Amino acid sequence: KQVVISGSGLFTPPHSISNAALVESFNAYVDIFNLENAGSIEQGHVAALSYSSSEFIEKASGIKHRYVMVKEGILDPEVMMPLIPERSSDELSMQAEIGVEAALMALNNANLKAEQIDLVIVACAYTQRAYPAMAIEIQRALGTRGYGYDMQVACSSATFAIVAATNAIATGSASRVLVINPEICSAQVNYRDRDSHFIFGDVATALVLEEQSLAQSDNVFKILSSRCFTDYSNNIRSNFGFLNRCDPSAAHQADKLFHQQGRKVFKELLPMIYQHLDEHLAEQALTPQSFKRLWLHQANINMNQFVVKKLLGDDVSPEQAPVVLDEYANTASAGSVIAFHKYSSDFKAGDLGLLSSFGAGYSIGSIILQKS
Ligand code: CO8
Repeated sequence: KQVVISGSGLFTPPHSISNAALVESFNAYVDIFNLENAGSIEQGHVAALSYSSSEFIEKASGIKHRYVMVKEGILDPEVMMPLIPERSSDELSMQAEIGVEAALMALNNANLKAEQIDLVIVACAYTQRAYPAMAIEIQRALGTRGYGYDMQVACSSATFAIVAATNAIATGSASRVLVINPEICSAQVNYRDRDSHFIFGDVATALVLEEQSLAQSDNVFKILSSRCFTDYSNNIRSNFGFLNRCDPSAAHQADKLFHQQGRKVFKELLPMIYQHLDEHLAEQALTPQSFKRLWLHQANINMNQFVVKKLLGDDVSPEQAPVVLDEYANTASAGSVIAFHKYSSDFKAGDLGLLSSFGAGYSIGSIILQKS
């Protein structure tokens, strides 16, 4: 069965934070910390903290701005996290709410009603709880049929979920699938950590996948081929998890939030991405020049530029590998889907595009798409 992507959706959170605002709050925290610890710093027992800077952030990452679901608390140097009130079990949870918003747009673009979907996969870096699955809550909220489940592969959650959805359609366990990536990254950012306080933003994306013969829209992309790869690394890690409460002395330590060895990630992951894409393209008898566009994972502008340069050389127009990092920051699994959603309407029948993710795990995913 030929599987197609027949609709995409994007939900952009209501609140914006510029680099300047984030840096101002971080630097206020640094002043407070250094003043409170002045004695220990002088005696050499505690290291003084250094200021962050907007110039560094933009140069090192390409990020200028990010969206968040809840701004309250993030910029308060005494709080430094989003203050997200817990909802009752009877209310739609926040992650389901943003997933529903993105899914409705994707359904609309695919000319489908929710009841025509028979599988919902919620695929993202973190789910708000383990059970009942976010996907099943969204199934109820939208009124989709069949079944739903959650999966987590950090930044590669969307590409790996596209593979899972394609397989479900190919083997007959579903006919139409919603893949939803509701990323509330702000809840896992350590806004007191100079190396990573700027990296992430919140967003939700969604894709509809279905058998081509069922598609109600003319605007569809055939999934020609996919490839996934993982290789264990501690260089991007969060120790947040269900066992945390079992060691109260460690439950609130900084390792329960996102942390990384950014330089090591850069050095180790890039060659893996090159090799992965080389092998995938060779297997399909394609060259990088075959693609009208690369919808790449949006973690870091320099990393993306290296990938683009390796594939296409120096002379590459921005349209060939669009960047959404500047506006959205790193949105974990959703980045490449945002790029696809915003920059695919100019494709003509036969045009090829490459959707690719890379990140924690390590994990790499690539999907070759062709406009039908
Ligand atoms: N302001 C000013 N200066 C700074 C700052 C700052 N905020 N931070 C660091 N510096 C300084 C450092 O102290 C250092 O100074 P010195 O040279 O004197 O030691 C200098 O700037 C250079 O620091 P770095 O070596 O850290 O800087 P890099 O140029 O390597 O850039 C990056 C840092 C941006 C982190 C870069 O290494 C990078 O992007 N690496 C790739 C990382 C990556 O792509 N990771 C993927 C993460 S996303 C993912 O996998 C998803 C996880 C799941 C989602 C989580 C949701 C929360």
